[in-house]
Amino acid sequence: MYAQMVKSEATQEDPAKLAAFQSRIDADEKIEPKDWMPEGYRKTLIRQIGQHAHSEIVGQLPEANWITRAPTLERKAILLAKVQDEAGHGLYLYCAAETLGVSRDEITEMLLDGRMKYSSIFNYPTLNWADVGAVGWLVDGAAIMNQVPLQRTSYGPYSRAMIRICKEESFHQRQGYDAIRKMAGGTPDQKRMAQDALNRFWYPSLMMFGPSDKDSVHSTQSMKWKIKMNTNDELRQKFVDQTVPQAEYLGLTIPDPKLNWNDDRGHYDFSEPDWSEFFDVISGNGPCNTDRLAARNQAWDDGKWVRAGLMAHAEKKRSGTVAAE
Ligand code: FAQ
Repeated sequence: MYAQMVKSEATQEDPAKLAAFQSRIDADEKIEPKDWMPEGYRKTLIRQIGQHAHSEIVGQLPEANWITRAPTLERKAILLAKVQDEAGHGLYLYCAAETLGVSRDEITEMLLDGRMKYSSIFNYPTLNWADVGAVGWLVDGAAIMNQVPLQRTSYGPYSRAMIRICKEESFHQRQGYDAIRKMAGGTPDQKRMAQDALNRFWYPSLMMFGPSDKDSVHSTQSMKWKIKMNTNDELRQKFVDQTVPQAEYLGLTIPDPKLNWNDDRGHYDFSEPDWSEFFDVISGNGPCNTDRLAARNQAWDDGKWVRAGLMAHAEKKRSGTVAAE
């Protein structure tokens, strides 16, 4: 329906303007907030940047759950810094979305009432410390694979936000790999926990790249506009190719009996995730969807008095009843 809406809006727009816009995209020019843009381009960006921002914010929950139980002071400090970075990523992305004419409050409300999505991966639980390592290694690893090309995306504010985010994500992936390496090289029980975390997070991580290309409704148009730089399957393949040797180095086994290096293709062959599970999770029926949205709703309600106080203060400053700082 969304794709149809974008198409019908495009037919009402001035063909000359649309052609000039596409030429700018083809010439790798950045589109800036005050430039003319097709309505479908604007809406697609709000959807993707908004979903991305919400993922960063909701994505804090599975790891924050382990800050108080991190095994050492050093691991606690690292995890705390990582989770704070995710909040920062959410904020840069909400700011980028605001340049497209939607307020942060509006898109937050769309998350809270279920009109906007966030990444499927954050609807899976982190059951133990090995899961925190697996999230950093696999989830941040998949996130970077998707985000590095987005540094070249056509919309200026999004592309600039991605440059900073990618620097931080790379530290996140390394901290996760380091945590899981410690577990994999530890006692037999620790190694078993690392393997179990890999078993549970492997397929959900592959799902992060979105449905297979044949089922991806937005890819063709988004790639034409350079909102997306690669297809979902291209990035999923790159992630598998990069991650298999890392698992081998750790002495862990990817839970896929069909995983096999294919000399002709120069890539690993691998099993597709269970796509019915993916569609179930993104329709709100994953293991943690209800908890995640309840936590975000609670945070929004609890913060109401702070937002009201800040607005009242800003209003007083504007009207001159308090001194400006
Ligand atoms: N989860 O036509 P496509 C992170 C939806 S950041 C939920 O292929 P598209 C950092 C899609 O919205 C992770 N929904 O869609 C971190 C569409 O539904 P709609 C987030 C998904 O947009 C780490 C429908 O399926 N990263 O993790 C998912 O062209 C650790 C059809 O799909 C980004 O958002 C999914 N996985 O491609 C934080 C990156 N996949 O909207 C904390 C930017 C698809 O029509 C801790 N986004 N859907 O109702 C993108 O690159 C794209 O939006 C894709 C999806 C590739 C995610």
